[in-house]
Amino acid sequence: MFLDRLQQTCLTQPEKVAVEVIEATVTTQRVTYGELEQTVLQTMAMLRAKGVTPGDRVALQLPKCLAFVYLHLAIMRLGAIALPLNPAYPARELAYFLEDAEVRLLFADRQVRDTVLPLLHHLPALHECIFVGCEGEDAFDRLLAPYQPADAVAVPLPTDPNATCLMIYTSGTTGRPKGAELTHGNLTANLASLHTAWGWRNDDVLLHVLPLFHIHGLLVALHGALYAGATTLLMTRFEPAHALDLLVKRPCSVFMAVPTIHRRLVDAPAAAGVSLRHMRLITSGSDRLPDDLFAQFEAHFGVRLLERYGMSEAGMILSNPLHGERRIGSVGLPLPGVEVRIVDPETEAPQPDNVVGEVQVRGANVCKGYWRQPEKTAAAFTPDGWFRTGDLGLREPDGYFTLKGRAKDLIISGGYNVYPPEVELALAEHPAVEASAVIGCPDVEWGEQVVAIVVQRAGAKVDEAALIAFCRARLAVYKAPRRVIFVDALPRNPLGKVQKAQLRSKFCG
Ligand code: MLC
Repeated sequence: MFLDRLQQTCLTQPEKVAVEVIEATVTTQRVTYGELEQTVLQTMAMLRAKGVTPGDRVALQLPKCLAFVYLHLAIMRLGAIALPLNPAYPARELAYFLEDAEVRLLFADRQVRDTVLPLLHHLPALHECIFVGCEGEDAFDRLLAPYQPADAVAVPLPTDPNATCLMIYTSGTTGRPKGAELTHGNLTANLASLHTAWGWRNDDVLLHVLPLFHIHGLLVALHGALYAGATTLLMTRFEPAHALDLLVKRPCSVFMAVPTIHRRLVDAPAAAGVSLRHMRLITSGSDRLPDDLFAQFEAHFGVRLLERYGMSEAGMILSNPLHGERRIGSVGLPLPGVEVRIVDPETEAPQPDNVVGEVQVRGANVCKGYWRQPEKTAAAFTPDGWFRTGDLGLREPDGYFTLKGRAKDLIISGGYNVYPPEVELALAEHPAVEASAVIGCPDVEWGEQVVAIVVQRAGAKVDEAALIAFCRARLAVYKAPRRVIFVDALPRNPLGKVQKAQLRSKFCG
């Protein structure tokens, strides 16, 4: 499994650099595989002393830093469950995740202390919250100081592939976010599949610019490089000129990003005259890659982007090939070991080629279900084990798949999923809001922009800026509307359902 393989790498190439932390373009910390193993063991010893046992949920609300990497690996290696959380979550969202997952131990950034402290009394399952900063890792070093790697060396590696090791919260069209339970077996199957499909190499150098609290940055990028025994350059913050500088000067061989980031690279003044032809693999995912960006990236940097498709519940599902045709507008072919089919959304009968239907996926990569949500888990799978992605697509006769929209009401902004019902619920709490409908309007930079169409209560008066600020206090910033449009009434069908397609065609212009 992944953790066994990583341990082997640490033992066989202890001198090799595993992770470098990079601020702007300067390396501030460097960790070899040998040091990684020792610090992960020390972290395991600390976690055990704090009472963490297999199955416990341990949340990480930390920025991108080494402490995150050590904790994440140590939690999984102890048989516990890592729960990465966006440090930008305001108190209410954070409280929900901590409560729903019955988190035992929380590691939070010192910067979010004021957000977190008031919550702690309301969380009976939470034994302790430990604030660690990432600047220089001093607090984390002090935390580990009383423990030795030898204290944990006898802890056996997890052996049950069906044990949950990671939980990623995803939302849906109804209800609150739910935790997708990913197992050691899921992670390993996905890594083995990507290792083969993308030809990961031991001498790869990955430039890592994505957040670590989503599967793209965590499983596909960081785990991918660790599984290959490669080197990760962990940029603490993406900045186009710095990223280009590192891609060329280090030089890097692998880069993974979302379309918004690729767009920023192409548009950066620093991109003039830059070639990335030396790079082996540059992927795009988490949102549809616009055709014009695909073409511009190749024209500009001399590299054809490799577009792939995945989701939190299933890891990576489809990918254009490393060698062979990278088809514009297509998300490619099923990854090794992954079955993909297109079915009629109503009857679930398999569709013939070239006919649009729901994308369904089956394989060892697919999560075992949603945390303590047996009904939602049952609803997500067909009786014969296919996972219903909620995305629409078609299969071409030569096996390439193309996405054609979403069956679910979902907006993707800069690679982050935004579920309109969550935003509508937040708006509904404002006393001046009688009704609202949240839609995604196409946007060159972000892919889609969150737009709220609002009906005000009679006599109430609220303006756009105030409503945006109201949402920002309740939701992570990327979920808050960028625009609010006031209307007298929302268009509804005879059953009372808001006609969002009409709103999109009227207001997205
Ligand atoms: C930041 N902002 C966003 C945003 N990201 N708003 C909408 N959508 C987003 N994605 C806000 C900021 O908080 C800021 O608010 C303002 O927009 C401008 O910020 P910025 O400095 O320009 O943004 P930046 O911090 O540079 O972030 C942009 C980004 C980031 C593209 C680097 O969004 C990002 O890292 N996206 C990747 C997301 C990702 O990894 N998704 C994977 C999900 S897994 P203010 O207050 O200044 O107005 C998945 C499965 C799969 O989907 O298949 O991969």
